[in-house]
Amino acid sequence: MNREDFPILTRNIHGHSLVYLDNAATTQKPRSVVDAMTEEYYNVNANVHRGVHFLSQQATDLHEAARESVRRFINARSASEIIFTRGTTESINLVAYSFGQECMEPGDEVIVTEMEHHSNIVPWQLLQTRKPIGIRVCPITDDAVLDIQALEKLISPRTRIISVAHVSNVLGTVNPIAEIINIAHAHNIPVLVDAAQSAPHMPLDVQALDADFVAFSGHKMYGPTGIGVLYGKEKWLERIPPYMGGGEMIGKVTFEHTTFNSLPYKFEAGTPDYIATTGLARAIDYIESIGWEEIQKHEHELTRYALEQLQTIPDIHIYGHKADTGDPVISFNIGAIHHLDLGTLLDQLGIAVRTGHHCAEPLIHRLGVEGTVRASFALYNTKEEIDILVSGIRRVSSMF
Ligand code: 7TS
Repeated sequence: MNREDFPILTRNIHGHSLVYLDNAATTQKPRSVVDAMTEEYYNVNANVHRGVHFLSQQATDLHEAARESVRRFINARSASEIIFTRGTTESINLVAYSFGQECMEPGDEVIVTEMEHHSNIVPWQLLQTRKPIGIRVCPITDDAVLDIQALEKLISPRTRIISVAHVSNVLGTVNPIAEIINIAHAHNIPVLVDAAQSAPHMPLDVQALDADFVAFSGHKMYGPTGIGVLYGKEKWLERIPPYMGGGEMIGKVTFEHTTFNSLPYKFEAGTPDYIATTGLARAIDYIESIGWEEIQKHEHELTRYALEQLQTIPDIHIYGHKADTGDPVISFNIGAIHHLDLGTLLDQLGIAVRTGHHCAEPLIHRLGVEGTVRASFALYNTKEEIDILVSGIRRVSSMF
């Protein structure tokens, strides 16, 4: 599918055609995204929101049009609910800091899950260093899916927020996010959805989900690095304080007292990466030009095929993917071969996979291992590439 849109895919690595299977870490970028950013640097560049001059207006228009693209992409009610951040990590830190400051008292609790990325664990621990809050952890079952009954039991009168990954970056498990939000809302508890691994693979409708906060990164969905999104319901964004202070986020400043700008600018201190927001908008265009139906059909087929083929390898252990096919992220180990050795030798064959704990150490410990090899697919991957991965693994295992 459209491989020619991604120049990097024609590279040779160690004498082999590149087989790029590290898409959960970051996806490659189509020409349209890179070209739009280059074009803006060459012909439009000026700081946004600050100038009366032509270029500044034009850059501002592009930047705000990108915000509108994101609003439409996730069906937010208003563009003022779209905060541009550097990525999922910054988005979650913003909520942990600002929501934690305004809406949590000592002894209050946040619920996260055992399958979180570190970026949905550590920000809450940082909050703990400023305020003694509790972090409750929803366990996973032995089949590596969330234990929803346990989640319900963890909810207490002190629970102030549930912060949960939509899709696990290690297992590819798609969590029942609508059900989780329903359960939380029945207790008047807001939910932060870490959509880093879902935004690239499925449509998100924040109004249909009734999500309170949603965080995702541009670079995992064919967009540039350094740009991400925090969606927040207006009522929460109005209530919680700014995360950073500086230019753009202010109303009036004196040494005695400062008022804050309206949404979304209250949360966007300093010069935003307005070139990257254009890139993100073109990435959304790219996804929409293919369409979710096509993308999902292709990625599900790839994942099913990969699971089928990988299972033919002796001594393979695949984590997760018990209940359904899940997202196109597959973690595995082969017998006693160290994940790092397997990844390094696959690299020699031009195959890029991820190895290690994938920034989800508590989950990796729960799986009883020190790390895994992870193959993750995007819309441009092919069955031939999966065949190359499988024969590469067979070749490497025969060396041990
Ligand atoms: N949440 C999840 C579920 C993720 O997978 C990641 C990144 C993040 C948050 C953080 O995103 P960032 O863009 O702010 O860094 N995950 C991975 C990964 O699996 N391999 O490299 C980065």
